[in-house]
Amino acid sequence: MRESVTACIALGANLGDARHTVLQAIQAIGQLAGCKLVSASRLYRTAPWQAQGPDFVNAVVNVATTLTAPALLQALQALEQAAGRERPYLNAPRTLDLDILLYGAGRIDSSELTVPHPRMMQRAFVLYPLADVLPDFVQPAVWLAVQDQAIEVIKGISCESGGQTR
Ligand code: PH2
Ligand code: MG
Ligand code: MG
Repeated sequence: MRESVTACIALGANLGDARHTVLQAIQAIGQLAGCKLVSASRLYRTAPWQAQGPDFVNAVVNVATTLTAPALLQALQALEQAAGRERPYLNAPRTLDLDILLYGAGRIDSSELTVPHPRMMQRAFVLYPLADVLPDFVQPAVWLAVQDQAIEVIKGISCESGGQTR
């Protein structure tokens, strides 16, 4: 049996009922074959970053997975499709975006997938929820780069997960 790897996945949505879609997707990720939800961040409302349209709902989950990175990517793309994801142009508003941020300590550079995610350290909408699930990962200096990006915790959301309930 394959060893389990800890992977971090970013969730984002800014079309339709984005909160509902993100909460559903957190559950669905935990139910994927070969994936166990370890912890989920709080949900955040964030201003579009180099993108257009309504504010986003963003979150990050931590999973223990026996899937390879390409298999995990494929499973996440199937969830995006099931949520009605369309890609009319780069960074278009979306019903659901699921990005692999980290796959253990792995470095991947294929035509399909780059891990660690190349832009994650410049994005408040990734770093704040990532710090919820991996508090030691984000170094203090990194916050300076994202201090002008608008982000707030969405109150009154309870996010059931294997690790934390908020
Ligand atoms: N995703 C992008 C581009 N910009 N901005 C916010 N606030 N949240 C996102 O999830 C997001 C974005 C590309 O995937
Ligand atoms: Mg993305
Ligand atoms: Mg994506």
